[in-house]
Amino acid sequence: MRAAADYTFHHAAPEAGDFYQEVIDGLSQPARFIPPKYFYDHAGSRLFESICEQPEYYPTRTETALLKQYASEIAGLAGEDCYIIEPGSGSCEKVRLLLDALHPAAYVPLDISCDHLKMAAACVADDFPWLDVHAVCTDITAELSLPFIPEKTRSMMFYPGSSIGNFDPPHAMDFLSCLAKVTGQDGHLLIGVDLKKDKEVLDAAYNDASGVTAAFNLNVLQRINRELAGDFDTEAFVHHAFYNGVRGRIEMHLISERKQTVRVDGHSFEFNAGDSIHTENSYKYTIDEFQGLARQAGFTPCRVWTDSDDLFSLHYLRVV
Ligand code: AVI
Repeated sequence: MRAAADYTFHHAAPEAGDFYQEVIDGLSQPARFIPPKYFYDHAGSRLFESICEQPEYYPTRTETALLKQYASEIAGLAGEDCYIIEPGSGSCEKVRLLLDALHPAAYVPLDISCDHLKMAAACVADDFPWLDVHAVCTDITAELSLPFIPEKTRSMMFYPGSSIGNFDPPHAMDFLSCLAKVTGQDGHLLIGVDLKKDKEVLDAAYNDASGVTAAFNLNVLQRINRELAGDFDTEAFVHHAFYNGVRGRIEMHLISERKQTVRVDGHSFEFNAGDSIHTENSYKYTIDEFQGLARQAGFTPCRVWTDSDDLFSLHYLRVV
């Protein structure tokens, strides 16, 4: 048996300059926007884990139940000794539900939050000593290169949590096409996709009574203060999330409660009361809508599983 927490680490994360430039550019637009990938510093990653445990946030527990229930069927589709590649792996919790059934040759978690990734990869390596773990700290929205994966290896991309919903549909299509390119011919994709449903259920999921989603949203302003010499008064902005039925998405915003000037490293931004910074979209799909998108990206649907309340879907697809 090898030493505990034995895994390889590859670093291709964005420079701090990317965060700076995207924040300055996003706050300079008439419709202010901060990309949601910047939620996930160490504090944000912890807050996201806590969101997943909130009673109103049904996606995590519903998808977990589906993964547990269908692990052996998934293993049958994936075959033996594949490489599991997980973009945006976070705490690497859900893959654990598959490892015993699939017994893959290797697990490749990819995440933008390096410290969090190192900890999570070390824990997986510790708990599954037979498994090769190659952690890659990278921005998954940039071009992916995984040169250490041997040629002719079958890869199964694992993209749970409905993170695909955080891209708008054209970018979701581009991202799925990139995944198809990385896995190559005969590549597989197991992906969790949140389903369209009653507005009340969706609104509650993004407005938990304990205020964890609000803290997660506001943390991006704290991060700007910490890392980019910002002076946001985080008590003067409030979390606002709602389902936009026309666009089929949850929108998250931070709303200025008063007229104020915010500075970020010498740049000034004026806010009136009620002005918004748009921080996230979370698109919801019907099964047909998602399969149509995946087909355009080069995948063929093989199987889809849902829970009895039709809250969440788990799709298995292959590159054609
Ligand atoms: C990561 N992503 C799929 C979550 C979602 O539901 O869109 C992020 C999140 N934002 C607020 N709550 C959860």
